[in-house]
Amino acid sequence: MLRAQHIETPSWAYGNSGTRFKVFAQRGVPRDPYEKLADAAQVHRFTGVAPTVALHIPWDRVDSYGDLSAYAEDQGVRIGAINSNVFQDDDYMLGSVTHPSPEVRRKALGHLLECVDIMDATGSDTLKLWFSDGTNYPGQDDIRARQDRLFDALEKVYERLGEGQRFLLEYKLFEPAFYATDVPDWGTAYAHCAKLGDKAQVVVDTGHHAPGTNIEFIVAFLLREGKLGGFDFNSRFYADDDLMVGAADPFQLFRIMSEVIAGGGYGPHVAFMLDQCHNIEPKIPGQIRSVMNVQEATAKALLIDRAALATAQREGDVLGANAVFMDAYNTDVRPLLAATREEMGLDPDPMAAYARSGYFEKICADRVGGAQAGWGA
Ligand code: PSV
Ligand code: MN
Repeated sequence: MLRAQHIETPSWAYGNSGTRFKVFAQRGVPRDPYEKLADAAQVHRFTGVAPTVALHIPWDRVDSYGDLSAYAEDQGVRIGAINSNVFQDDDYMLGSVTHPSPEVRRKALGHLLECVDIMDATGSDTLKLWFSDGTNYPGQDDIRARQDRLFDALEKVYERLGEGQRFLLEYKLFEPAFYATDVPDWGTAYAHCAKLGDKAQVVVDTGHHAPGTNIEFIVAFLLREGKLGGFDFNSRFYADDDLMVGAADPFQLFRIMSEVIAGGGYGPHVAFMLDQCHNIEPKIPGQIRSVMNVQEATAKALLIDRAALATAQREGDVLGANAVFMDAYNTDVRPLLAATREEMGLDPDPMAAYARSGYFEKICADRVGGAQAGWGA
């Protein structure tokens, strides 16, 4: 079970990132999508469970996607989800697919359809849609008309999807729109996806909820409806912090993985993706640590004695049921994961093995000159 796990890393995690106050440049950072893939391949090399890399368009635009895919394969990885970006162009100040102007809406839709072309060219089966669309002030635009425009665009993208392709609609409570976001929650995303059909599913970004939201409930509900397409994993203390998954609240990650397993979502049909930025920590080790955090939460969730849990639940044994759950969470699974890695022919300690590999020193020496990749490049 653990060996078959598949965690997708994001190309943007390898570039420079920061907050609206400062982007700190780090040494050895990739200058183009090819170098990002080379770094992602290191994460797979040392963990054995990160064989795909998500692209973000236009940040990862290249002349030939066939060539980029071939390069990925050479490095031992594949292209994963294609992430659309209709939030960084001046035209999108008042929205993209929900903008009041038909011209801007046409441009945004054109970009989404281009992303499906890129899926065709790279063999990717998943398109991830996140819209920054919304309004800042009451009365600024018609809330219901914006939903109509959104659905219209989603329907056109849906119709363009080929055999074996799907889109995942991502929701986010707020930011950059502060009054009314057009896809603010799982219910809105679910309602649009349910109307469209099987190729439209919801993606849960763990950083996109109000404080205190029970994310595992959302996971359980969406799985039950066949509408959980995947995760954008990361951690938050406040809002969309994009910190390393499992860092802020490992217990929440365990509870989420427990619902995934209980609901039959542990398999290729649910994408386990990371959506993170490493602003102050080194990027490749940051990704390795994140992958390991997901593995640890998964291993613990797999250890839950489901039969004992079901018995305790049936008998109304509140403390007994909770004890079964907590026993699994409190188990140290690190030796089990180290042994699993050895069985896979890997070093039991991926962090140490990467540090010893000399890869970081090599990229620092090689990647001199050129413009480092970062948000927007
Ligand atoms: C939006 O905050 C988001 O979570 C979406 O997935 C974007 O594509 C991504 O962040 C960019 O990092
Ligand atoms: Mn996300």
